[in-house]
Order: sequence, then C-alpha cells, then structure tokens
Amino acid sequence: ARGIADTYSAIDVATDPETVIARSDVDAVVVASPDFTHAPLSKACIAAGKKVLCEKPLSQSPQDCLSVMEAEQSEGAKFVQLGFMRRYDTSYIEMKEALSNGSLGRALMMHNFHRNVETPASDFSGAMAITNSAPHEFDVIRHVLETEFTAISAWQPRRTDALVAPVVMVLETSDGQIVNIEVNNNAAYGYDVRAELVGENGSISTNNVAYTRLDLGLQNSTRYDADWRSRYEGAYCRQNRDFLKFVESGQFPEIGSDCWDGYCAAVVAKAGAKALNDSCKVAIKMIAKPELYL
Ligand code: ISE
Repeated sequence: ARGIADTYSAIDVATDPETVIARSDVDAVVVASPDFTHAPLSKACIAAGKKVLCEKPLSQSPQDCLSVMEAEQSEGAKFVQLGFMRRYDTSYIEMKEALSNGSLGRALMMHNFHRNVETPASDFSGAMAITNSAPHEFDVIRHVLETEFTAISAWQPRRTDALVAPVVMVLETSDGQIVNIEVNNNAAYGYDVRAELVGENGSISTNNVAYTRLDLGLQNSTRYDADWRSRYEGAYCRQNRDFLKFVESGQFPEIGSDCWDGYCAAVVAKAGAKALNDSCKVAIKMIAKPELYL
C-alpha cells in the first residue's frame, strides 16, 4: 500500500477502510476494491454521510444491492454513483443521441462485443464474464435504449486450451428489442469493445479510437489498447468530474449510474449466470422502481 501510495503521491495508507471513511478530513470516497467489498463499503459511506463513487458492480448479489438502496432510501437521498463509465464515452453518447433525435428510427437490435486481452484476474470464470465484465453492457444498453431486460440466454463455445472461453448472450427487452453480447476475456489480440445499434431507418456503430496509422513495409496498421484504462481514459475523467460536482452540489449527475442501475445490472447478471449454468432462457424479474430512483 505504501509503495502504491508513493507512486500516486497519496498522503496516507491504512488497512481499515471503514476507519478511513469515518475520518473528519475525508469528504468523499472512491471504492475501487474487489467486487465483494463494494456494497458494504458503500453502506459505510452512507452511514457516514459521504458521497461515494463505487466501481462496478455495486454487488454481484441483487439482495446486497437492495440493502444499499434501502440505506439511501432511509436517508431520503442518493449517495452512491456507480462506475459504469461507458455512459461517459463519446461513442455511446453519440449513439444515444442518434436514437433520441429520431434519425435512426425505432431501435430494433444491439450487437455488442467486449474483448479483453486476457482474463482480468486469475480466478475469472465464464460466470464472472457475466457478473463482472458484462455489467458494463447491461448498464450502457439500458441507458442507450431506455428500456429494461426481460429475458436472457447464454452459451459458451469450447476452447481447446484451459483458458476461459467466451460467453455469448442473447437478451430480450420490454420494448421488443433483441440484444446480443459477446464477452471474450481471452481475446489475446487487444482490448476491443464495440457496439452497433440497428434502428428501423439506419444503424450506428462505435469505433475504437486510433490516433495514428503506421504505413511501413507494404503494410498499414493501427493499435489496440491493452486494457480499459487507456481506451476509456476520457470517460473516466468525465465521470470523475461529474462525481466531484455531485459531492459539491448534492445534485446527482444527469447521466450517472445510481444504485437502481446497479441493482438492475446485478439482476440481469444473476439471471445470465443461471442461464449459462442451466443452458436455458431465464426470465428477468425486478422489483418496482422505488420513488427515490424515478
Ligand atoms: C473490468 O473490471 C472493467 O471494468 C473493464 O472495464 C472491463 O472491460 C473488464 O472486462 C472488467 O473485468
């Protein structure tokens, strides 16, 4: 911890997060620790009256998400902004605008793939591709289409090696759209996330940003990012600036993700893990949206 703190010029290090959260000189908190700590540490922030930017997912358990929502509803205010930073990426902002301004016509489908060079953690499984990686797609697709998912199916192809195989999901929405998502955490060639929204009048696709093309030796090439930190650097900065405005003003960011969004992603992820395990389509059922999140 001291070595990391020195690398990033952090003032202090500590071993007990709840003591840090309670410090009088701590105004706000970023939770970027392992997934299972997100919900309890967010609740500790709410109890301390401090706004928190919590990395996704809020929890892999819908029940844990509901307990954080209950803590916010008891206080009558939102405290938690979730780190679904894709909403702040220019490609998804332009995609959402093309749908909302009517140029694409009504949305019919979305095709998505999300490829990591290699699994982000040694304990990564096919189910974690759904519960840890795919929540980005679950959230940003809900945000772009302004709809909810109603059912999910999931499959995996067979790899010849011991690496975690990709997961392919097909989802249905309450507005009659069909969405497919591939998550491949062992794509090897690069960090590659793309989406295409197909409307009744046209289609819009995201592009990976390449600032240069190398022309050399009768070939031309562009580079992939190695992981999400460089690919979404601008989105993270915009998300984090919105969080600081939230801390200062108390006004929740217009495009930020809240605990309801975290709960929805967890419900879809849990259904997706069940669909993969049971090899069948699973219905997605959620509670009614509480007033605080309307
Ligand atoms: C990781 O936790 C992230 O949030 C990245 O954005 C995502 O691409 C990766 O698959 C996750 O494991």
